[in-house]
Amino acid sequence: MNDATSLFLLRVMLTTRAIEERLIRLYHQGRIFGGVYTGFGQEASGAAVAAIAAPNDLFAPCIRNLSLHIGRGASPRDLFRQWLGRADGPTGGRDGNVHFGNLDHGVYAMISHLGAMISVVSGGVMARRYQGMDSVGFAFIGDGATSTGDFHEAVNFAAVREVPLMVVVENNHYAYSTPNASQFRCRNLVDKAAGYGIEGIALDGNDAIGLTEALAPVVADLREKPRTVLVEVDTMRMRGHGEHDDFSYVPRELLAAYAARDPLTVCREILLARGLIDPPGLEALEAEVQQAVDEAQQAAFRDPPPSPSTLLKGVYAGE
Ligand SMILES: Cc1ncc(C[n+]2csc(CCOP(=O)(O)OP(=O)(O)O)c2C)c(N)n1
Repeated sequence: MNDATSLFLLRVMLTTRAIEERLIRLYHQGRIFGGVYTGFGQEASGAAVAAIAAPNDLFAPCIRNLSLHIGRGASPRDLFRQWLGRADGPTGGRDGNVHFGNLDHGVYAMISHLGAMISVVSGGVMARRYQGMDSVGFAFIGDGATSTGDFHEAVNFAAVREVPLMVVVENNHYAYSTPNASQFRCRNLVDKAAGYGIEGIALDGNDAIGLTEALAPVVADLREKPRTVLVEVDTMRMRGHGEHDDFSYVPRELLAAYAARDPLTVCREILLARGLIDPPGLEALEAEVQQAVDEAQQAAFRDPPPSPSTLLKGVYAGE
């Protein structure tokens, strides 16, 4: 992996963390209209996929993949506009949290129904390839979503049709308050791949550099020999399901074990060990990210809310 990619991963994850820390604070101050669901502790996989992907690829992120949005080019100001319900935000103030995307970046707006976006991205990739474009799809889902009928139908269909699709299962050990032990009987989620006749790959979900190094050749190969693969990344949801949830049902020792393997710490340590950044360079990068995110937040607060006269826009055909 080249130096620029490693620094890209760190910058994307630092930006994601800085934004989500502010969203958490704003939520608890009552200054956010909707809910706040973060990918705190799960920043690595979205950043890695963004680093590997090509311009015509398509993505179906879930609620914990802000790093994917940022890696594909979403600006911090736009993201704050989204959560603050501003007129010029991605959903024009109509959604208060994660149901936004940007097709210019190849990123679909998610709907909340678990597993539903896998077939959407799969269909999008098929359409692009019929049009002669090189396109690979990336669908992100959680461990809980692997129990849905939508997951089964979408993975089976994509496998049979040899859609170049990477289904990234972020196993963060809990689906809301349901632990893995009450969610599935197979030893590992990646074992499900065999049932669909596809390759399954299990990786450390908190090591963005390791993920990028492991997945880049897989994705390059998918472009040559289209097929669907299932990737299970082991990670941990370090906050509640959303900020309304105190996650008291998660054993604190489990959280502590993953805190010691925080994706930002892991990435910083590898970059320092490889000599790709030095401590003053790291400090400067972190300060720069914090300042950019502060400025974006302040700008978004000054941005206007939507005008009530636009309330019905996009609701009825022709409006
Ligand atoms: C089909 C469906 N059933 C139930 C829900 C309610 N729901 C929203 S998120 C969630 C838990 C999701 O867990 P998981 O897929 O593991 O993702 P995580 O939140 O852990 O990232 C549930 C049950 C839903 N959105 N869609």
